[in-house]
Amino acid sequence: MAVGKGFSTRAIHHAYDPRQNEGALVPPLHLTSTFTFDTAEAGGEIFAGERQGHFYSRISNPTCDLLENRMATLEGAEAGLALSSGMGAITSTLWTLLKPGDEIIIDKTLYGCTFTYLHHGLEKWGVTVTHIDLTEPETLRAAIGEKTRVVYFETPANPNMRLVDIRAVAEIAHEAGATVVVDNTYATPYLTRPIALGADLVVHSATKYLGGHGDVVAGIVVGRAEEITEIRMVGMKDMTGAVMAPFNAMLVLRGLKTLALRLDRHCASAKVVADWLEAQPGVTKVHYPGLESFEQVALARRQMDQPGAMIAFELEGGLEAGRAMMNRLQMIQRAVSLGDAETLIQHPASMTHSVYTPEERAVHGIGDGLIRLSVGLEEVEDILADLEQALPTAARIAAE
Ligand code: 4LM
Repeated sequence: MAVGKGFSTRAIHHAYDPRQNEGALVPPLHLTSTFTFDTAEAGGEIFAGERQGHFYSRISNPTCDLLENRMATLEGAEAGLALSSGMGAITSTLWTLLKPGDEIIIDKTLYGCTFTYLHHGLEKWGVTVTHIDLTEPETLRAAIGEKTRVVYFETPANPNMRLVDIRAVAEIAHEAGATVVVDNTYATPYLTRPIALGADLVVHSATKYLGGHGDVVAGIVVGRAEEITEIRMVGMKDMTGAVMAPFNAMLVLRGLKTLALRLDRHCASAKVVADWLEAQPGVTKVHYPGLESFEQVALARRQMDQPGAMIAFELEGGLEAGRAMMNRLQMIQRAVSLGDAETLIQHPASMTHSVYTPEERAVHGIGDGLIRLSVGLEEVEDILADLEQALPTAARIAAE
């Protein structure tokens, strides 16, 4: 089927032809654990990788295949692999790439469970985990060495919105022969395409904007075909078993169809909310890549097509003021996760990043007073109205 090159056109049509599926507009859901072989020999050949075909849904499934192909085209990658969760994607990728004696260099700030997996988990298996400040790419030149196998980061980073210059970091990493893995969950390929900037592998929590409706936990990794096959056959098949369920692939495929549409609205509303927050007397700091006051605004403009819809902010009166404000909210939901239709608010130090010790949070730039807002798809006036009626409490607590 001839398909145009636009982002949404590919998100809606890529790699699927209704004429090969009894005219079904929506791709069929292949709810099957196993696949039959025409002959015993054919089965053996598929197992040996000498013949194309599915044999068991822990390795591949046609519904997951379609999602993998769509995500690969949207990220500009050769191939993709669908996994059970973002953590499934991250762990299956890194278990495949790393062995005892290797080093992984990571940015200071990462999503809480990624941090715990690396710092409290992978280190136990003889991998050296080195944290550096990747917002200054030159620090990588000084830190990288013969044992560095992987450089890993998020941009924007969860929860404090630090950006990493993908092109600059990839150049330095590649000179030393390291593989660059970028978690693109916050930006999505609609806003940033790390492969075009030099990254080797891109991981996602598809639970967030890609699924987009808060009804599925899912993960994806994309990159070169050879590396993706290795992650499929080693990291996913044997080490984690973190395979995506076909039904979940279908939900993410549905989400992708409206990704661009949703993100345009998410981003437009987030800019209004960030501007508004910055003007409030009780708000001491707003971290949002679309603000002139954002330290890395030049990099944001260069690397992101739009500044995204995640905002972190701090209130006068710190954590107490933040909790009081959160408790007064009526429409905005107190919940972790992000990228849903509903605007969500949470407190990283006691929620998503509570797995860091307090000392680690201090070292890794996660302030106790930081509040994280995932701007949803409701009318922006309603989001502002809810924040407005909740904020005076924060100001009062600050004054007390
Ligand atoms: C949250 N985040 O922040 P699964 N990478 C990034 C993430 O934000 C997350 C994952 C990976 C949140 C979950 C509670 C940048 C998750 C992990 O949850 O395993 O799909 O993704 O609120």
